[in-house]
Amino acid sequence: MTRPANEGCFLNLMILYPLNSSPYSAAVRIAVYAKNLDIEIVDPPGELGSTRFHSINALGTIPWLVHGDLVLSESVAILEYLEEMFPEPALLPGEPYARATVRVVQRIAELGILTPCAELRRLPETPDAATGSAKLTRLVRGLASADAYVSDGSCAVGDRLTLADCQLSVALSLVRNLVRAGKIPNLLSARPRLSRYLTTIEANRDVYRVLGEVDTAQT
Ligand SMILES: N[C@@H](CCC(=O)N[C@@H](CS)C(=O)NCC(=O)O)C(=O)O
Repeated sequence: MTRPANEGCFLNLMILYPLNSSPYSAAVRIAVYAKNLDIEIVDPPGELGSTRFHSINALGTIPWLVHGDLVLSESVAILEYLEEMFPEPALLPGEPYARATVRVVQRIAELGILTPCAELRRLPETPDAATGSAKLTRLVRGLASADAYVSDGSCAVGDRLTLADCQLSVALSLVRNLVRAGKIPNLLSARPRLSRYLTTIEANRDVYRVLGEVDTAQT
């Protein structure tokens, strides 16, 4: 998909439209900071959900990346694009099985943890029991899956920051925030491996910076 000609910026200028409060955007910002990329990071034009935003961004979601005449939605696709455009420092391991494992953890983090958390966060104070428990069950399963995959190293897959950490660190911090807000039971207490992982990965400078930005924006 190409960007409408009059929504202009200069050829090859890269612009990322996130919001600090958006966990999907946070994962991309960790990669941008870790790679020290020269990307403009600006608030999305028009409100999310507005006609103006939808007229230039078909999916209507953030994060949204504009690169010259190219536009890209979906955090995972943006992460892959940045990795291919700027391979150093690498956020994917060299070995095929490790690369595949990174992608499995990315899927678990997004679909099994982040998405149910985002949905649980949006629930009214007193949701109907079936809706609340279906989303909670999905989250419990997501955490169990992540627990099975996270390595004993300092990062999700081995000892170097990867795309898996960009997404899993944000997803687990969102779980912790929901626990602190009293919205869900303390699911992390039953997952010491994931709790240890979160404590360890938060020591990474770029993860720490972005989780701080998310927390500030959400409080
Ligand atoms: N699967 C998408 C989800 C993105 C998403 O839902 N972003 C939220 C903000 S956290 C959004 O743009 N919501 C506005 C809407 O859905 O209209 C991704 O990974 O980028």
